[in-house]
Amino acid sequence: MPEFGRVEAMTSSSDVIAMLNELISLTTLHEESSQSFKVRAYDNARLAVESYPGNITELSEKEMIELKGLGKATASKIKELVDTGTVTKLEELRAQYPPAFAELARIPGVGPKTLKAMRRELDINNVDQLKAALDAQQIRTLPRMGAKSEEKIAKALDRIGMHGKDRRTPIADAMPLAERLVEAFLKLPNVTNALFCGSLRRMSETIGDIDITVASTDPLAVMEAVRDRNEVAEIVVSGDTKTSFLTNTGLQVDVRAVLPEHFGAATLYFTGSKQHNIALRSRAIKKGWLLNEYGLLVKPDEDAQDQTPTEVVAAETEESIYQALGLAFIPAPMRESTGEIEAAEAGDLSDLVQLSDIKGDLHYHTDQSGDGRSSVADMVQVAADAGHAYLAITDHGEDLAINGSNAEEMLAHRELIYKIQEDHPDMKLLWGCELNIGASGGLDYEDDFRAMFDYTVASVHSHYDQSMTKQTERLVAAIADPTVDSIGHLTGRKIGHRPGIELDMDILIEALMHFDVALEINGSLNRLDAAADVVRRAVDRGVKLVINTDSHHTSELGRMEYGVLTAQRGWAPKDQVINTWDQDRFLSWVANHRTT
Ligand code: DGT
Ligand code: CA
Ligand code: CA
Ligand code: ZN
Repeated sequence: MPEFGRVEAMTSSSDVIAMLNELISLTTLHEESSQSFKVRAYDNARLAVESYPGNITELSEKEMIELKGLGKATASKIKELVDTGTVTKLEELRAQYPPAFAELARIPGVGPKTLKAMRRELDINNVDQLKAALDAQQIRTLPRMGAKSEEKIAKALDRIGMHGKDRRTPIADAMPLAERLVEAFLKLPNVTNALFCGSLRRMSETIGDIDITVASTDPLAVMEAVRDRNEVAEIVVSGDTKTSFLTNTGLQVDVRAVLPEHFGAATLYFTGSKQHNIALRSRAIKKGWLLNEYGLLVKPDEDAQDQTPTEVVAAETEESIYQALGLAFIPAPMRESTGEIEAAEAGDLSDLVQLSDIKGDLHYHTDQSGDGRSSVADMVQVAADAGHAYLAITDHGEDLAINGSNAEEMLAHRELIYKIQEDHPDMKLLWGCELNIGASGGLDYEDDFRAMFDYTVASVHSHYDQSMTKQTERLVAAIADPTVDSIGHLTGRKIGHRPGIELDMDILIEALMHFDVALEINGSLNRLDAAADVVRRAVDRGVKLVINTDSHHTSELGRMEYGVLTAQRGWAPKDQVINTWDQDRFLSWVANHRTT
């Protein structure tokens, strides 16, 4: 059905956002500045597309230009993308800066100028060549570079894991693509289900490749639809049930088509982890069964002539397979072979936190923050629409350059929040603040003023380069401050871009316990901070947790799901997460935990 292929290739807002993101990074490289007029124009256009509630591609060019921030030049590129599936300007930039070269811009401390000098003077076009030049001490021969910068780049390369075949993609870059593909596959005729599996479903911070499993009575049609996708830069495997392709950024996607009756067995298999699968398989064998990507099957008698298993114990759903194996369902983020099978056998996974348990968001910005993009009224409305029982509005404190608000502005902000409260009798609004933890643990405002906020989250936004001892002392000082209710994005890391501050987690966790301060799990895919392994240690010790979106725009509330999945990866039980508590219990904790 070629006709259908065309319909499925239809462009959506997320395709446009992906195109603009690529234009932003390549133009930054080209113009050697992220502040150039063009980059800012693309940036504003992206905000406009993100803010537009419908499918932007259904607008005419004229209608697009009427949107705030979207200019004529960008509108015509969007139109070009819709009509032709590609954008000439982008193709030109890609030719000039191929993906293997462009991705070097992700290395902290390597700006566009340096990058271009590396290519011009040393013929460095990819990570391997950069590594070789570092080993040969050639980088120090470039202008403004020295032995110190070589060391910094080498360290950064190690930390963000960008070498050769081991190169991994940050989850924030893989997730939108995977979600978009699954959504498109679900719309195909004869498709009954589709799911991304592998490390992405397990919420690994970095992804080797994306694995998608599609259930269909017509696998060949699925394969054809995959080959037709815009995202395909190169097909690497083309089979009857599996197609693998590379995107423009070099990310591999494996799509497998299976029959609907095998879907559960297939997603279980391809979700992994490998170690989890091995443990499940040996459990199956002990029961006289086999487990593979087609199902949980009865092993034929040893003396039977045909050794092909025919009798199916379970296959269609993961739940049925776990159940047959005598296990509670194990959520994907826990499938890392770190005790989850024993726990599921004991049947004690039911108290694990779920998205539906969440009753509020406690790290939330409005346009009172310099980087906030939606009004207080709009931000409150979407939280109310999400059904929240409480909401802490935590705009940036005054110490954050440009984005913060001084005491006077915060008081006016409080007036507005309390006014808007009148329109939302079912949701308690808290006038909060995201405090900045200074280099030695100091916080914004005078102590008396800071104490006035209804709720606070204190976070690190600067000074990433101190020793572990200093950073730990710094955090403990903030935790000990009686005005602090929670610690936001613990290490300040940006996955794949910036390592977080180094902390002695044992000391930190004890401090959180002692002062009864909640530890945030930040749902932004760039952060997922505190990380799942830290969460698990905090859970074991009994530290209170809070899962937040850190939204700066009305479109960002979906991050709560990623936060919850990260909490599951850290084995967080519902009752330990303060924003699963009902309104009374939560408000009473906020009012009393630092005074009693
Ligand atoms: P990645 O892509 O490196 O981030 O990690 P995964 O876990 O997504 O690994 P991948 O893409 O190689 O394979 C996807 C899943 O398929 C994996 O988690 C488990 C399953 N799988 C793949 N190869 C094998 C294998 O040789 N044995 C077993 N038991 N499972 C496998
Ligand atoms: Ca994978
Ligand atoms: Ca794979
Ligand atoms: Zn924030």
